[in-house]
Amino acid sequence: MSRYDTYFLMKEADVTGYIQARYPGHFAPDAVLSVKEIGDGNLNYVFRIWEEKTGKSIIVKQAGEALRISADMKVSTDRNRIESEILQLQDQYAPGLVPKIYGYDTVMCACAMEDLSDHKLMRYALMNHEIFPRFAEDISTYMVNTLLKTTDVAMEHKAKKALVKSFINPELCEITEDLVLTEPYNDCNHRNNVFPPIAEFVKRELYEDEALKLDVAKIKFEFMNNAQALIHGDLHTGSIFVRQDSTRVFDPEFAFYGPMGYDIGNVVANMIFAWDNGRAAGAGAFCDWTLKAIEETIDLFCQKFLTCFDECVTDLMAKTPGFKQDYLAGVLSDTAAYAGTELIRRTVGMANVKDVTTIADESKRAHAEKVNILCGKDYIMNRTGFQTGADFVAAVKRADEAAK
Ligand code: SR1
Ligand code: MG
Repeated sequence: MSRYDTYFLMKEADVTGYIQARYPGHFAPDAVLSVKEIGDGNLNYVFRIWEEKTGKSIIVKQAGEALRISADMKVSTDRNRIESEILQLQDQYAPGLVPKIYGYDTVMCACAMEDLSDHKLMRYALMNHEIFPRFAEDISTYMVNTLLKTTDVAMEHKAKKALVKSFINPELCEITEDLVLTEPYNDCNHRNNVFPPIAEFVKRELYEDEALKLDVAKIKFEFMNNAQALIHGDLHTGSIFVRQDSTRVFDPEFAFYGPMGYDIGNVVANMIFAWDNGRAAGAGAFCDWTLKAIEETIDLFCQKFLTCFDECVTDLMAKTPGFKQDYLAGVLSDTAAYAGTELIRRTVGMANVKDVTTIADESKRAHAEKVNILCGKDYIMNRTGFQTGADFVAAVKRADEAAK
């Protein structure tokens, strides 16, 4: 019997013994190890373990029964299994763009993975107005490979359905259904965070806009019922590590079979949060790059999608001329819709983003939040019209003008 044969939530002091017990050989038995909890998300605990002498290191990520963001929110610790399995799968589809998984422990609900401390968390790097020229290239490759290759277009249909079953993720999906696709439009659970200077604006533009709510209702049911691709499910800039020469996507615990536009839309919206921050700071060159990155991400996604479709299509009917263009048009419309819901929920919902909440000047923050809401509404209500990168960028500029 070892003390790690029954689940408990580890503290830093428990982790050295854990790694030596569960992953013997990663470090020498007499290695002098240091541990630091470095988790920055809303859900889990992340420990970095390293040996000064050799420079070796490893990450252990453990799921707690209650979420970090709120002790009242309890979610199955199975999310850590989903994350480990999907990262192993994605490593095959998009090699070099996700961290390596070394193992998953079903008892402690913890996985061990590659330490990417030589990278930066993208959200924080963007808040320092750093530019990453490879980003659009890498993220578009990641999305095409992990999304298109897990659809019925490419996969044998029974094998795809087996993945749908294996990655059913009802509790994490419920968080998204509530926090992203319901509460921002009515505050029904009384936990929205609305910046007081824009309270009236939020009431008018969101809570009282029935046409918007009808569109969001349709988008919510698309999220719940379109088992299109194995999506990451939470692809914001806090789920991406970057270096000038490398991009790695991690933290796919919200993964399930859903509409691929959800992932692409999250990337677009979170680059707009970076733009918000840069605009408030007067960082012109950085803002130009964020918009260029959005445009290139969409356009490269489309180019690579069409090429990859021809290479990996297996379904006979999907080979019908015109089908792939129609399929892509639907993905882009979904991308606009979910970029819109992400822009709005991070602005008024329970889980906000530091890019915006750290804007110290009250009127600049209010402007940024109005831009997010107006741009989000444009994306949602005119979603079928967003078909190119330039279309997505034009909406940001329109909202910036309208919010003045
Ligand atoms: C209760 S969890 C809040 C948010 O954090 C995660 O990263 C997801 O985005 C979720 O909506
Ligand atoms: Mg996360």
